Amino acid sequence: MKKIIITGGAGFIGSHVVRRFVNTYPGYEIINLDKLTYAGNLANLRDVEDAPNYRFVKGDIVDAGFIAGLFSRENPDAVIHLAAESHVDRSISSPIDFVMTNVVGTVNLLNAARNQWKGDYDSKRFYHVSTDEVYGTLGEEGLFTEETAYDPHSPYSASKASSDHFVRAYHDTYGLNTVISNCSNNYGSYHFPEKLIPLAINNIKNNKAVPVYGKGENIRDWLWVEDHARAIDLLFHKANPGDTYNIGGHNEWKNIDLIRLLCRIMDKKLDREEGTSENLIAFVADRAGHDLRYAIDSGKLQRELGWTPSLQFEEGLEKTVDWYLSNEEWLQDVTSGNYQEYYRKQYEG
Ligand code: NAD
Ligand code: TDX
Repeated sequence: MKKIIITGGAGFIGSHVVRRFVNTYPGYEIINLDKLTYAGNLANLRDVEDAPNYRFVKGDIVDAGFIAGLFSRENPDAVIHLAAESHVDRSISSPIDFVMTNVVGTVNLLNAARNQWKGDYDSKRFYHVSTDEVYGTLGEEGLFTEETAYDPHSPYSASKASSDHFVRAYHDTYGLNTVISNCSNNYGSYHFPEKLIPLAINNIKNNKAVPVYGKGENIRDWLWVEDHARAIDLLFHKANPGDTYNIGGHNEWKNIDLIRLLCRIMDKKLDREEGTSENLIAFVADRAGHDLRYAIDSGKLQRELGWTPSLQFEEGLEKTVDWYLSNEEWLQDVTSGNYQEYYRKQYEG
């Protein structure tokens, strides 16, 4: 019996990781530790909430005393750490929240693990989920490898880079059994509609302008979220202590091309005349410090563990649109209240 604390399990990627572990490993005990910020939603886990191997604990990773108490009470065998402030635009308007959760929160977890597991690090595991944004930006050529030097530009990526450095430092200094993976942009179900794809789906559905930053020339490498969860599962079980892996979709899209593809899919799904949704595209002021291009070389993960993305993007995007269109209630719940206020501030000045 393995007891695993998964942090941020009520968020987008975390909920897919929790679901995968609860369903795949009935012999593991999964504890979902989440503060339930605006981005955390227990409705993301309705299908597993009654599973006998699943438990939810509400708590803040910034609260060192609470985290230490939880580790000593539960004595977990492993941590899979996803809890974070994750939206770049919010990091530009409020960087300190990102320092607190992403940096201080991560160090609190590392300290609790270090104290709790003292003398027995080898049989334990601290898995830190990170992002390709720590590598900064690419020009038109090249890919991020595990050896690419860190060069973060946004407060979000600076906070994730900092947390990665702390995780490595706890391996190198104290011998903690750590693993880090740096993944490209995810998409799929339960994605909070402040991020590009779900925001565009929601706006197109409601005949609202689709804001594209700058000229829409920025490039992202999109990966289906369940493929990310599968990679985390593999690495959690198989990676060597202290190792790092890149995870990516081999799937680069210019924002404007992606939005045009999405508009075509939405026209079809909503029985609109072809070209209707494209009229909603609105070019708006660029994001400050906007990285031009991210693209991941995930060759190490592919060579060593045989992982490859399972879905073609067009198929995955269509599945994602179908999910949003048939989960009206979820979308309405997360876009009421605070969301409206955020949206007005971010897009309407
Ligand atoms: P998300 O914003 O959807 O979810 C974050 C979760 O963390 C929420 O459930 C929230 O309630 C919880 N949380 C936030 N602050 C907390 C705190 N102080 N204490 C406890 N819980 C807290 O994020 P996501 O997109 O699912 O990303 C998950 C992780 O994956 C993050 O670490 C992110 O940096 C990383 N990542 C995301 C992507 C992506 O495309 N979304 C890509 C690569 C890596
Ligand atoms: O309204 C928008 N218009 C727009 O053009 C929004 C919200 C975004 N964009 C652009 C900015 C990016 O070039 O679309 C691209 C994708 O934006 P986001 O969905 O905000 O993602 P990104 O900034 O690339 O970061 C994401 O991937 C890496 C996640 O939010 C991070 O948590 C993850 O680490």
